[in-house]
Amino acid sequence: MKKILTLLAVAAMFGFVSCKEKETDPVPTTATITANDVTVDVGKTVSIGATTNSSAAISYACDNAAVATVTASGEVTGVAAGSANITLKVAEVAGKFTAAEKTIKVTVNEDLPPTPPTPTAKGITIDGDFSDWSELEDGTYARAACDPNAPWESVQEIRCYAADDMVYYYIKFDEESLAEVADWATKEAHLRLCINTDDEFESGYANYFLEAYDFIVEGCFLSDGAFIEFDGTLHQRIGSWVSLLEPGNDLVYGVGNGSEYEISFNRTIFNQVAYTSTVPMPMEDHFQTGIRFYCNGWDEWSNMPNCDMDEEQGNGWGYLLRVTFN
Ligand SMILES: [Ca+2]
Ligand SMILES: [Ca+2]
Repeated sequence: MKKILTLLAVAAMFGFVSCKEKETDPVPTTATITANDVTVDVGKTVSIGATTNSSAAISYACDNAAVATVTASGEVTGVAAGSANITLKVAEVAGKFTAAEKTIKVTVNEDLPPTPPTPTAKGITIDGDFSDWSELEDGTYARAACDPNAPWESVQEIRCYAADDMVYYYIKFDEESLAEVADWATKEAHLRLCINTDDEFESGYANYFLEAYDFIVEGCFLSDGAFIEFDGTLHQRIGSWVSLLEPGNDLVYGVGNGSEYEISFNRTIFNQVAYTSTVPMPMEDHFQTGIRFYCNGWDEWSNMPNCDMDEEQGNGWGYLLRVTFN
């Protein structure tokens, strides 16, 4: 009997040893995840580019889907400005890798629209403050004053200045004429920027100036008796007026204050459109221009440049301004 107990004890001991050998199987490698915080604009997507030493795939979860979303492959898309946390995990691989977890921060920035052309030292800002015009050096812009013998007096002066792919117009209205707006039935005024870009006066439209012009930008600048922001439709004269660009496309922008008004015209946008025309006439560094004004809706109000009614064709039409980009 004693012998049997000894055998059992030995067997139990072997059993114990055998169990102990199982517990000393190779220890799983500690899994690691490498990833950095990310920054992304609203509506844009970036890859986290996370790596792990584990054979398990990384999973991703974002704690605020209103700010950012993340795909199963770690692509982060910005939804709204703010920040959120993304948790990266790898599951345990039995006997090989431990589980691991890492949290990174995602910062979502507003994707601001491109800023409008910034005024430079020699630029003009369309803001209803006209002091920038007085800072221009003489000879860098073209100017026309109302001829005292012209049939119009409602616009006293226009200037045109071109630099940095922008054309700028300045308009000085006659204050008394402007005050008459209150008596108009419509209390609306329109203008036409008339532009010749091909350096010849055979093509285009041959009315209201002594030289023909190929393009007009036409729009309302005064409504309910007060200046409003100017926007306009671009037309090209190809037999008749053909519309090339509707308002709302940043081609022109104008603001008025008191009896003055200023307008910008974007040559880059103009040329993009001009090249799509059946008769492409892009604006080079030299062009000719004038402005036609309409009161009480579309009645004739002024024409600039103008001239003495007794000269030339006898209707007061002037030659277009010559403008060269600075
Ligand atoms: Ca200004
Ligand atoms: Ca022409």
